[in-house]
Amino acid sequence: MTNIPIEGISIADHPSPGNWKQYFSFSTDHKVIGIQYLVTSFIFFLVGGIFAMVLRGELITPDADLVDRTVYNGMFTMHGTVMLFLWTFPSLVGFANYLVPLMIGARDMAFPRLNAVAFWMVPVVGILMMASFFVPGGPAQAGWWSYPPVSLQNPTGNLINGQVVWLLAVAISGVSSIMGAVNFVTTIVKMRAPGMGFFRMPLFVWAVFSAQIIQLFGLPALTAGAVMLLLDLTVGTAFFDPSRGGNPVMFQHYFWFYSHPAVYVIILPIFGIFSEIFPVYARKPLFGYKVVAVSSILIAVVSGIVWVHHMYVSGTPGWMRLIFMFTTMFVSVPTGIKVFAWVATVWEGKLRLTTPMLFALGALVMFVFAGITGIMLSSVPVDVHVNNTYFVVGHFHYVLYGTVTMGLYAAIYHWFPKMTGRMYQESWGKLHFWLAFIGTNLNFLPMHPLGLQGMLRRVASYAPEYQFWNIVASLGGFLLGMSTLPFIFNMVISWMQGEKAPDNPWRAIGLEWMVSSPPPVENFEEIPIIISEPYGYGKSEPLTANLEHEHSHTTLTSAD
Ligand code: HEM
Ligand SMILES: [Cu+2]
Repeated sequence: MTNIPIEGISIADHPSPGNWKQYFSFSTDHKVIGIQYLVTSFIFFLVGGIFAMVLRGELITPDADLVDRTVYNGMFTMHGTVMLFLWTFPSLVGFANYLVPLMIGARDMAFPRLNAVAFWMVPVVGILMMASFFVPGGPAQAGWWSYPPVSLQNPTGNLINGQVVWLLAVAISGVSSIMGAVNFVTTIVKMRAPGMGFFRMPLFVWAVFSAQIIQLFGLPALTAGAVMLLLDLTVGTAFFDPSRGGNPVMFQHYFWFYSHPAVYVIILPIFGIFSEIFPVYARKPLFGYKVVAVSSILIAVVSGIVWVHHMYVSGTPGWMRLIFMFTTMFVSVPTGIKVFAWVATVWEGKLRLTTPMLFALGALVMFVFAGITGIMLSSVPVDVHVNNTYFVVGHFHYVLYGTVTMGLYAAIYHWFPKMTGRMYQESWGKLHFWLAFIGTNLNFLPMHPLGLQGMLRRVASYAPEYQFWNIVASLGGFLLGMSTLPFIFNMVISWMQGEKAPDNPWRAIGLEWMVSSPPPVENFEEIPIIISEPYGYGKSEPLTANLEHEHSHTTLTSAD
C-alpha cells in the first residue's frame, strides 16, 4: 500500500464514519467538512426561504400592509444576502469538499486544518447576520449589494448598526472563501492520483478549479470595497461618500468586479454537476469532453471583463457600455457550447428519469430560459428600460433557483447514497421535483411581464394593475416553500433508516463510485492509478489499473 503522507492528519483525527458527533467537531476529514457545509447551508436556505415567504406575503396586495416598509427593506436585503453568502456559496463548497479529493484520487484536501477553519467561519458569519436583527434599527437595509450613499445613511446614529454588522460578516465570509480557494487550487494542482492528467479530470473538478481561480482573483476587490465602506461608516473616511467628496460609483466597480464573476463561482460547479449527472442517466459518454473542460476556463476568464453590464445606468459613457455589451454577449459562446454538449449527451440516450436526472433536466431547461433573458439584459437599450424592475429579479431567480438550487438538489440526490450509505425514497424525490418545478415557474415567470410593465424591485407596495401577476407569483412562492417539506422528510428518514446503499447504485463511472458507501476514512486503501478518460460509458477500458474494476466493468459492458 502506497502511503501518501498528508500534512498534519493522522487516522486518529478522523472518528469512524457514521458517528454523528463528528459533525459537531473540528474534524479535518474533507468528507465530514463537506457534509457540515451542506447541512449548515441548508439550514440557512430555510432561513432565507422564510424571509422570502414574508416578501411574497407582503406582495399579495398592492399596499404595504403586512410588514413595515423598513422591515420589508431588511427582509429583501437579508433574503438576498443569506441566499447568496450562506446558501449557494457554502453548499457548493460543501460538494467541492466532499467530491474533489475523491474524484482526483486523493486522501484529503491539501490543507485539512485550513479547510476546517474555513468551514467554522461560516456559522460565525451566519450568527453575525442573524444577530443584526437585534441591534438597534435592525439589519442592513441597502440591498445585497449595499450601494453607498444608501448604505452610509446610518439612521439610528449608533456605531454598531445593521450595516456595520453586515459588512463585518461579508468580510469574514470573504476571508473564509479565500482560504477555501487556496486549498482547492493547491489540491487540484498537486494532489491528483498518478495518471490523472488535467484532461482526465472529471468535469466537476474542472468547474471547481475554474471557479476557485475566480475567487482568488476577484475576492480581494470585494473585500477591499467592503473594508473601505466600513471605514467610511465607522471612522469617518470619505472614499464613497459623495457629500464629502467621495465617489459612490467607485464602490460599484469594486463590488461588481468581484460580484459579477461570483455568479460564475456559483454557476460553474452547477455546470460541473450537469456534466457528471447527464452521462450516468443517459448511459452515454459526455459529448465533447475537452471542449467543455476548456470552456470552463474560458468562462472564468471572460467573466472578469464584463462587470460594467451592471452599471449601464450609473453614468457610464457610451463607448464603455458598448465594449461591455459585447464582452457580456461573448460569455454566451462558451456557455452555449456547454448547453449544446449536454443536449448532445442526452440526445438519443437511454434516459433513466430518476430524481437526480429529473432535477438536472429541469434545471437545464430553466437555465436556457435564464440565458435568453440574460442576453436580453446584456443589450444596453433593453437594460436601460428594465433596469431595477422585476424583469431582473425574474431573470436571476431562474438562475439562482431554477438552475443553481435545482442543480444542487440534483447533486444531493445523486450523491446521497455515497455520502450516507443509504438510499433515498424515489417517490418522495419525484414529488419534490414536480412541486419545485411548478413552483419555480409560477413564482418567477410572472416577474417578467411585471418588469416589462414597469414594476420596480425592492418595493413593498405597487400600483393595483400589477396585482394579478403578483398573486400568481406569491402562490408559486408558497408552493416552493412547501416543496422543501417532502425533501426534508425524505432526507431525514432515509439517512436514519433508508435501505443500505451499494457502492455504485447508479452504475456510474468515477473514482468516488469505486469505494464503499460511505467511503472509508482515508478514501482509498491504495492510491488509484488512472489509465483512461472519464465518462467511458459504452466503452470497454477500465478507469484504473489497480483498484477493483468490477463496478466499472459491469457498467461498461452492459449497454443499457
Ligand atoms: C421560494 C423561493 C424564493 C422566493 C419566493 C423569492 C422571492 C424574492 C423576491 C420577491 C425578491 C425581491 C424583493 C424585492 O425586490 O422587493 C427577491 C430578491 C432576491 N432573491 Fe429571492 N426568492 C426565492 C429564492 C431565492 C434563492 C434560492 C436565491 C439565491 C440562491 C435568491 C436570491 C435573491 C437575491 C440575491 C435577491 C435580491 C435582493 C436585493 O434586491 O438586494 N432568492 N427574492
Ligand atoms: Cu453580471
